[in-house]
Amino acid sequence: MDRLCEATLDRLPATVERPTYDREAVTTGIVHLGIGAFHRAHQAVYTDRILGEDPRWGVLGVSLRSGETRDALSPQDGLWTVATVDADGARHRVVGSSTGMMVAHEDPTGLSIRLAQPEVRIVSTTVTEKGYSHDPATGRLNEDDPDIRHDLVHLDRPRSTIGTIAAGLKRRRDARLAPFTVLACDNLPANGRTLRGLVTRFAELVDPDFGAWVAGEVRFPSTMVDRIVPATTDADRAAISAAIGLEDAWPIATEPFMQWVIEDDFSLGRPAWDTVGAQFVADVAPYELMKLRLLNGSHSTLSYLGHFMGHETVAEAMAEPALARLVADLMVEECAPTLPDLAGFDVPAYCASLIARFRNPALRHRTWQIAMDGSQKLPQRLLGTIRDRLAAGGSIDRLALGVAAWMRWVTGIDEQGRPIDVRDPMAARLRALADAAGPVAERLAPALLTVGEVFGADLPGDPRFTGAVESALDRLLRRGAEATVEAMVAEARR
Ligand code: CS2
Repeated sequence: MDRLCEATLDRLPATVERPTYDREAVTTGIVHLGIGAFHRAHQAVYTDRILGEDPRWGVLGVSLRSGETRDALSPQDGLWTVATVDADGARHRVVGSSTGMMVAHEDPTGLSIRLAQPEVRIVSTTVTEKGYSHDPATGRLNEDDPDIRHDLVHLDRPRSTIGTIAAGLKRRRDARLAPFTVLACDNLPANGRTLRGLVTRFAELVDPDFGAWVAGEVRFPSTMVDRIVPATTDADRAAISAAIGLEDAWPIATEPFMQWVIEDDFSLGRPAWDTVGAQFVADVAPYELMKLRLLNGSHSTLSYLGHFMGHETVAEAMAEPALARLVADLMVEECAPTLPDLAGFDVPAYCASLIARFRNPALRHRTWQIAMDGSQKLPQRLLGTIRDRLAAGGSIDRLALGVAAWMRWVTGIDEQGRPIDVRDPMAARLRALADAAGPVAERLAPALLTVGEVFGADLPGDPRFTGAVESALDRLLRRGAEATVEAMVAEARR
């Protein structure tokens, strides 16, 4: 089978959408850090749709660590297929918004020089929660992070995302060029504001004047991003290549749904993403909270519990009636009441649509994938909701079960006594705490609650929280996830 590339584009079946603009005429207006599956199925697709109208917004994609994406896609002239799949079948689109790909650590200096080119007006990020070198509980820069320490001394060859952005901004300032807009696209609360705090603090440590310039001149709009994009499997590669009649080394299979809400605060212009479905608003905070708490909070809870119950994918876990019920109750009873009013927004309908999306039988979204990096995810997915519920005197039983399931997870041993491959930047520390405590809730819960980067200073001191987590963990350890979930759902029905 021939490879997908510019020269073979005209052999695609007529049903496959493809770039209708002249890719030669596209220039690089955006440098995107983190070209994983999410970016390639989300921002890259929105951008692909506007390039015909405005070719100034091509995307130079940067991988922070591995060269795999670049190596897979360069022989394809930076083209890849996005398949949107659901029970009705698949639709395919070849995306052409990439103007090139770089691997940051191969040429960090070259990357900052690119960032300082006048045509670059936006630098965006999908580097996942752990890519921010921050303390997840407070959102502040982790100044002990080895990459941050390195970058503070060697800003000419940065390693971290924060250092890379700062290096680009510094070059622009030194060249008396206006700064680019920094567009955070990760699932962090107030992602733009958080990133502003991190880059500003880093810049202050480099030089107070530079810090003041970043604080005063650089825009960091917040965004809410949403599309469920599982990691590509070999089966996806084979099915998608067969459907388009050309070999694609790294296509993406995703759901039809996508959403992007963006604060309209760009210093050097922006693509008309609103003409292709994105929404520009003055304040993205209510959207972000809604998505992080309802979607991601229940996604994580479902994934830990579902994995313990033997389900490899989210759709399989949702086929377990008690688990599906628990997740729906979690959303409606414990998360939704903490959300600010969003005019014209139908929260029950949104929850129902999330349930339907989780049930998408064509997506093989592994529970294990979502379970990754829990130490970085819990604060915004579950703990903020818990704080608001406690302040309002509401129940937190299901939220606490999610936290307890994470605690069970980081012990690294599943219900059958088999090892769990726990991927988390704090995995070793969490495991050491769990091993020292042993699998007994009254010791394990307090041991893990000492991790201030996750739980902050307040929650471990609130007996309503510690009691609920310990009791949920006790049930999980003694009776297992299935019996715990069933009992909780039955109790709620009484
Ligand atoms: C998921 C998210 O992997 C995870 O932790 O919860 O990636 C989720 O699929 C997206 O945020 C959906 O927009």
